Amino acid sequence: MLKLIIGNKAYSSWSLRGWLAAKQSGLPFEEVVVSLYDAAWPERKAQPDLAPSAGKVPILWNGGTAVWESIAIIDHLDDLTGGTRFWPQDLAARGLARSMAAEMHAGFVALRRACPMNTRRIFDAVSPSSEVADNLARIAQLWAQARADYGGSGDFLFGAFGAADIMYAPVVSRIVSYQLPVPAHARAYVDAIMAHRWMQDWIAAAQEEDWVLDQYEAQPVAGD
Ligand SMILES: N[C@@H](CCC(=O)N[C@@H](CS)C(=O)NCC(=O)O)C(=O)O
Repeated sequence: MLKLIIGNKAYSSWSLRGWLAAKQSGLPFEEVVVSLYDAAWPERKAQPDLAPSAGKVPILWNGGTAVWESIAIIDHLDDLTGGTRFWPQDLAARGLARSMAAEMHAGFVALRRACPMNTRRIFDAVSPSSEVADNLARIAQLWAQARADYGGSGDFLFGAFGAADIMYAPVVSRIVSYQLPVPAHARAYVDAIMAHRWMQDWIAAAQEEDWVLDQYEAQPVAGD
């Protein structure tokens, strides 16, 4: 059976992507949640089950094969499930979905830094810095393009829930947590992701965690 090692459901945005991907695969998997950045973390991250990813989560074990980096985990699960569950089948749509996923994987650093994911909290509304506002505008533009060209009657970026939604789900969580301003079309997408039962399950599990990391609990300063 597959084994997915992830970090705190309250804070680990990359873990959320890996976990949503595992759910989307429909394959049975064992889930192991580790407590990030606690006193035992330096020793824990050096253990053999985390060593291949240099101590980063998520990491997926498929028998003796380790796969890490959220994008690679999506593609490995896509390979295992026949190439129909994650990416749009239409070539142009697939190209856009892959580009959007890659841009998320590599970018939007200002937003990620200023508004770390905390699925347990709704902070006071944050007034974004110009860099964060630029990230949000770019994200909203990408969402609008995908929805207009390929969303059809579905609620998600390319209609049915898929890899692009998995990559952007933690951004949605940040928009909610920090009450970030987004246009109405983006708000509808935010609502669709937040209503998804796997997001609800993840958030409910985060509420049950005892682990608290102070660095992710502070109210950001406006424009910070
Ligand atoms: N690019 C990686 C990022 C993985 C990552 O940075 N994960 C964080 C948790 S969200 C982590 O494992 N941090 C532990 C550490 O660096 O010691 C991915 O796509 O999965």
